[in-house]
Amino acid sequence: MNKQVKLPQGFFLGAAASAWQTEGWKGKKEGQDSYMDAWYKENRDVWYEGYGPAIATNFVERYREDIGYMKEIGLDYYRTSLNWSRFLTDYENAVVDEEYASYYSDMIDACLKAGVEPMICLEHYEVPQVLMERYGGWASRHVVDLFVKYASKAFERFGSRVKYWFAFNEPIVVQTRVYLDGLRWPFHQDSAVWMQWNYHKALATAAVMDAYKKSGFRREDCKFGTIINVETVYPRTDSPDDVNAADKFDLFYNRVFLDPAIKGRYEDQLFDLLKTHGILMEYTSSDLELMEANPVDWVGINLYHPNRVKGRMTAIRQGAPFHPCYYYEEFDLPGKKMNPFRGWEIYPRIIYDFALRMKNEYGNKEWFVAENGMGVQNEGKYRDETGMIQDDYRIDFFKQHLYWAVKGVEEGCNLKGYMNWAFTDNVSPMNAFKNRYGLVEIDLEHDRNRRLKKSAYFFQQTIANRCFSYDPDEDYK
Ligand code: BGP
Repeated sequence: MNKQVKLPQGFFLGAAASAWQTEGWKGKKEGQDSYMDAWYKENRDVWYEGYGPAIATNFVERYREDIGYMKEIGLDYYRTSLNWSRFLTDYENAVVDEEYASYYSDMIDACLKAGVEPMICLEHYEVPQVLMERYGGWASRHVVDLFVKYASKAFERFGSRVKYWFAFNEPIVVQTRVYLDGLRWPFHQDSAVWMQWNYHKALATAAVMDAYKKSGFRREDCKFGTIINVETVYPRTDSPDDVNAADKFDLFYNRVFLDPAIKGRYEDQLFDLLKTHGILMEYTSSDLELMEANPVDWVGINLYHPNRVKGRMTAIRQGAPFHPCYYYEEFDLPGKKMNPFRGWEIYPRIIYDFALRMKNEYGNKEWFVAENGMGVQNEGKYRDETGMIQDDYRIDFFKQHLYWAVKGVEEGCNLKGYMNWAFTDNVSPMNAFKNRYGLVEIDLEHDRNRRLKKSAYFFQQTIANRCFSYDPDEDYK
């Protein structure tokens, strides 16, 4: 039976995106490539149908139109990033690119005028390529200092208008795909570099928090955080072997960022294992003190799908570089529900399970779902006679996940809101426009024209009515 699911008091709904996935290169100057831009330039073959960040959704030129749709839907928040590689022309001295800064400033004003609160992330994979070439990117301690300079400049320019800042989006992703798993350009595997990047990004989060505190812009109603892609993990069974596999998976992929950001420290077990496997990062005790003194105010958590693991059944080849899968193997649950396009399992309870975890293990720290969504290929086939994409599958996806979010709040979890990935369809790393995530369609065949999908109206009504109707048993008929 359908029931009315009420959004808890103050619970917000928003949508997310990032600079490199939307902006396009209009106005970009020589030397302003980000790592993502360089990867696209150097290894275009792997980008689906050749699309990439070059035009993306052309947000730089069309942001007013897009913000108009945000207003129409009634979004509480829009989250995007400031493009580090474009905001500056000189990364050593944090010299601002006035042209880009002026666009960005207008974009912020337009959001505020539309009643949409901007949330700004300081890095969503947009590390400047020059810093990759010169210093190996986040492998270098110097880049942490440059990031602090950049962030301070961002606060100076926009801190009086932007209340919600985040150090990173998914700080583990680039180095995991590149240096740990060897899946992406420039195809250089090094597990120690992976851990050094992890550490420097955790340190940079604390260092920027410290700079924000000193900036004078952290007023009562402002918050600083970071956005972590938690890979919610379930052991195959309750056997100690499987449980240990899940614990190690969690340590290497989740606690490695959750702990320093929220608790201000790593757990001893991590140091021990890093030493055992010869990939302990270079660190100093004063860095660790800085982390301890600067936990974030809150965290955004990107939650898409569960991970299932079991204890290792097969041996790792002697001499293979260390990989966390030393401790686990993936487990393929028979009968699991899938999003076949993205290849991700759909298990909406991940939100509730993570909410309880925050309550029990992380002092009920304030958090929100910073990304959740469903990427679907060939959505054009769901277009009705008016031209609107009837994405009922996405509406079901939202309802299922929101239901578990609300249940978490009702049980005392400090979960503040839910954001969809993404506001419009946009460019994914490599998959480009293959899987569409947006509330708003980008029509590539017609000049990237925008059109609201049916799910945008679901969002609109849910925001206006502060409730939606849902039958939790619907999935179990
Ligand atoms: C998250 C990223 C987003 C976005 C999203 C969708 O991990 O923060 O930038 O890309 O995933 O996933 P994908 O692009 O891999 O389909």
